[in-house]
Amino acid sequence: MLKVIVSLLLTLAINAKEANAKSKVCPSGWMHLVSACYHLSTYKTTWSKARAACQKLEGDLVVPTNSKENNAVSNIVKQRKLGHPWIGLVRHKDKKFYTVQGGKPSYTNWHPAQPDSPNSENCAHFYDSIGRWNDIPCSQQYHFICQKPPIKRK
Ligand SMILES: [Ca+2]
Repeated sequence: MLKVIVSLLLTLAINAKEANAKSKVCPSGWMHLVSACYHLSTYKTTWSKARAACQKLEGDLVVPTNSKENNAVSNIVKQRKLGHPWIGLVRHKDKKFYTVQGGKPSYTNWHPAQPDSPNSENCAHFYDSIGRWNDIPCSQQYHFICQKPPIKRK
């Protein structure tokens, strides 16, 4: 009897776990990587217009928060040949970079010797094939990556 109950409880636990995994999904046009949903642009534009486009899609520019996320996004960028896309970090008046959410980044992956131009390069983008970052004038036109949390379906 005990064996049956234990087995039943295990089955329920596994089903619950699977249901939870399936309930975390991304909307159409977005891909799930690591812990978020990502949308890749089909055109190049300035940093501000890229951000506005992401917000219109109810997301924001990507802010990688660890090397796993950064590598996953950088690999997709390479696969899709998106060049050097914008990410969600921008210089404020104090000359430091902040995330689009307004906080100091908890993780950064600047290319060696970057950021290097506090007076003219106020936006951040993926700079090389391994996803390191560079500051560059915000008026440049690049592809961009939007991010939003997965949807939790009830
Ligand atoms: Ca730079």
